[in-house]
Parts: sequence; structure tokens; C-alpha cells
Amino acid sequence: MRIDIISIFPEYFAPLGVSLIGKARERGILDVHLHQLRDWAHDVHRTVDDTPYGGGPGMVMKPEPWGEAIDAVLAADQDARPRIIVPTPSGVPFTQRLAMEYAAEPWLLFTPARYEGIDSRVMAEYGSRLRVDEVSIGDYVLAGGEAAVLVMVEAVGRLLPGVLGNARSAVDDSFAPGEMENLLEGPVYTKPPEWRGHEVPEILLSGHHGKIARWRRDEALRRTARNRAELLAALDPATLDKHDRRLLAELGLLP
Ligand code: 6GU
Repeated sequence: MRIDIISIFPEYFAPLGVSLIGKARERGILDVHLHQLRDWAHDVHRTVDDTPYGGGPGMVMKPEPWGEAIDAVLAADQDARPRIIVPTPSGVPFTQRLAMEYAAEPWLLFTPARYEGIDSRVMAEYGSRLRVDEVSIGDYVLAGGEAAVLVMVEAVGRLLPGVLGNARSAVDDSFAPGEMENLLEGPVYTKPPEWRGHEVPEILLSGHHGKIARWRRDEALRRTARNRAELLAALDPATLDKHDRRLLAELGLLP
């Protein structure tokens, strides 16, 4: 997969050289291209922002540098088109589902903004020709979209074939479609079996795979009820077995 990122802080993306994503790049699974937006601002101060039309606080990113920068990225490959992802707190929620959708794309272009955001005509211009998604990573406001891009690249990158390896697969993840859809993963343990008087739940030492799977699902349901009650409401009743229903009834969460 190719990923292009246009930003006034390309140095912000140094963490993409580390750990899982760094390895994926070394192995050629992920091809990351960073671009300095100011390279396409032509005045002496390399200005990329201006005051908002209609008044109000803050600054808005000018359309011309973004247009030139995006055109330059598009020109890198005449035969392909990237999916453009514009990070903004006003966007659609970034979810595991969206991460999986992006992981199936050959080319992504991220356009993280500073200030109050990018002049909306940039999204209109490219939205009429390519897929442009305005995406938010949560209900809080960051100082810029760069951290959101790091989050999204990590979520997408770990889903690419060959990145996680055989020892670990994404199928048991919280939110993964299927068994864990709308469920949070429960607690995990490793050796030693007792630490500072805390014991590992005995069932996990039993070697009884069926009972362990059932215990893990119970813990996932309990944790979801405790931390994310609204996710339980979204559970597809068809994915609940008799045991699930009994547990939820015990927690007072089913009729
Ligand atoms: Cl994508 N950008 C900014 N600036 N703030 C955010 C966000 C994105 N997602 C949540 N808050």
C-alpha cells in the first residue's frame, strides 16, 4: 500500500519509522511518502493560512497550496487514484470497519490540517473526481490532524497482509466484525501464575479450550457492559447464544 501525507509538520511522522509500521515499511509492505505543504506556498513567508470569511476566531488553510500539493501527489501515478482522507473533528467516525476498508485500498492520501481546517472548496474540488472522506478519530478536539493520521495509519497498517505475522491475527480484536463485533476484549494474563497475591483465573490454566473460550466471551460481555453500555445495545441478537443471554440477564441488561 502507498500512503502519502501532506502536512506543514512532516517531521511529526517520525513515529512511522518505529515498531510494527517501521518494519512494514522496511519490508516494502507500506510505502510512505511525506510532503511539506509549504513547498507549494509561493510568497516569501510561505503562507498557508488566512482569516476566515464571515469573521470569527482562528485561521483557515488557503486552498491554493493544498490544490497544488494534492495535484503533485496525484501526478505521481497517472494510472491510479488515491482515496483522500481529510482528518477533522467534524468528520464521520473512524472505526475498525473503516480501517478495514482503507486497508483494502492500494493508495491513501492524508491531508492533516492545522488551524480551523482547510478551505472547504478543496474537498469540493477533489470530491467531485475522487473519493474524499472527512474523518474524525473521536469526540474531542486536537490541535491538528497529524496525531489523527498517526492513529489511522497504525490502525490500517496492522491490518495489511504480512504485518502482524502468523503468531497474532486481527480476528479476535475488539470491534472486529464477526465474533467480537461490538464487544470489547476481556482481561489478559501471562506468567507467573501468582503475582503479589493476585492469581490468574484458574480456568486459563486448565487447558480446556472450550471453557476458556466461553470464559473469555463472558468477560468480554461484562467489560462491554461496564465500559461501553451503548455497544451492548447495538449487539445483533442473532449473534447471542443461550449462555450470552443468561449472562446479560444476570447483569440486568436483557428483558
Ligand atoms: Cl481527525 N482532527 C482534529 N484536529 N481533531 C480531532 C480529530 C481530527 N478527530 C478528533 N478530534
